[in-house]
Amino acid sequence: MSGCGGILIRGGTVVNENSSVLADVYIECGLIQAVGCQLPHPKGCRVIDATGKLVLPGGIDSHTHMQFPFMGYQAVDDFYHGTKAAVAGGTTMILDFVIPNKDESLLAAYDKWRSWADPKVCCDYSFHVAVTWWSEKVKDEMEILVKKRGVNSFKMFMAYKGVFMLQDDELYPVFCHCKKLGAIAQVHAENGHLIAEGAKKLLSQGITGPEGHELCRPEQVEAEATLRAITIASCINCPLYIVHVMSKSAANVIVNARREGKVVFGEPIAASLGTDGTHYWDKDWRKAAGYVMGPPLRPDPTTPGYLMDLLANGDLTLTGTDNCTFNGCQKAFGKDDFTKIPNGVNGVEDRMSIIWEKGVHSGKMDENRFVAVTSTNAAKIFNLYPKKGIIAKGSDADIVIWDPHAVRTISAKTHHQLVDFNIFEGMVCHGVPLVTISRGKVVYEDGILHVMQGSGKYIPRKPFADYVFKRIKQRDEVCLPTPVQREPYQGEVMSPSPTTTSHHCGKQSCH
Ligand code: DUC
Ligand code: ZN
Ligand code: ZN
Repeated sequence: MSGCGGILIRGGTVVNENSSVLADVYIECGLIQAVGCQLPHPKGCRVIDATGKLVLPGGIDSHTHMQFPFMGYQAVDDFYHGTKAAVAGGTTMILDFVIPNKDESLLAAYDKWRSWADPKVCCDYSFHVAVTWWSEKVKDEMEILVKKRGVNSFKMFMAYKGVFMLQDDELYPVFCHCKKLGAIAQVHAENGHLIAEGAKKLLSQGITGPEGHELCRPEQVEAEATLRAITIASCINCPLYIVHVMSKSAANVIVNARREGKVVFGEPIAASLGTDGTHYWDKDWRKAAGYVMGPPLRPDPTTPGYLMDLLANGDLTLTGTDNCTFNGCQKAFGKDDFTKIPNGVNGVEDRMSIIWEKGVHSGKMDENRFVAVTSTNAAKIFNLYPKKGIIAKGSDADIVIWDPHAVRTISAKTHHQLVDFNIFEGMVCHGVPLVTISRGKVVYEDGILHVMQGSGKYIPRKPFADYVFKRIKQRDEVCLPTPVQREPYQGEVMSPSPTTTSHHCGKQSCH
């Protein structure tokens, strides 16, 4: 501990997923150097008094789309404004998505996304990659992404028919390949065919407003795809991650699968935990359109509380945001046709406060579970642990000093995101980040940002995360089917008739 620009966080309660202890934290050179009582104060180091405050691992947002070119527009929060807003909210790492167009090289798309993100990010980040088409080339590129680019997660869309959607007979080989590579398969679970049919029908019935967006993709459309993806994945013992769980019905499918012992993880998002889909019926078109995202928020107002209960008790595992923001003038492209409203909402800045308010302040979870669902579990699933997701010696110095009693009111007028709307407008949240430290540097303090574009780093991730794959490997070893040992059949075998349709079960010809 030489004191070269170190920081001593003194007197706070250090909260990890499994403990809360009164301790000091000393950080230097981007890493946590020591955690303990009454740590010495090296000459020249800065001291931050955290008495009465919580010292948490920085949040990890498992699901963002910064500057995503989507539905004719580019998301307004780019990698600079998006990560700036993230650190203002206590998040110190995002996992964003590379989403190639059909027929586009996955590697070329990855390089393009890196060139967008690297010069702009204000905190560490990594990439999931979407598989939007299937071929030998895609297969080879997935392997290169895992072995040479540090990607250990691939997302498949079961919606956005004709754009990103894969069919079941494509999901199967993609899941097989993910498993072989040690990458986790993720799905956007909605039935794209039913959505397309439902949208056509509603438009023909004169429903053109944002309520049509929910009506054409009700809960069952999400639940059916969730069950289908789980069924396909479990046939091959492939671990599966369901992104943006939005409904009770889809969540129940995940709960049941986990109760049956399947390796499935569910990710609710700030939006589904913090607000609901009643807004689609708002008389103010702009407001109603502001909530349009896919899958939609649900009109049942008890949904957020239900999802939070599942998150608190372990049925759901971690949280992201699906942050993908479009301004009013972009959403307005769909003013006469809800299918043209660019899909996406905010969340990257407010996720931590929303989960504290609705999860911890409400008494549903304690501060340790809060750390698990906002940081540690993401670090474990995506093989970032213990570099990220814990306050311990040797871990990255990504830390938030959190005031559990302070209160703030969320508003688009005061948020740091570029987007002109906030789906949590007016919500009063207990739990406020006072100081955010990224890679050992104070990037946010007392409401002021001290960020530098490009200071964040791309974090490569190794495949075969223990948290995901240990059980899979063991099952593969012990669950191999074995043939029944029996004497060879000695009886008559009747030849199939050439005029009869051939069925392998042979029911027609042998009775
Ligand atoms: N859903 C959204 O609302 N936006 C981006 C992509 C997605 O799946
Ligand atoms: Zn999605
Ligand atoms: Zn998404």
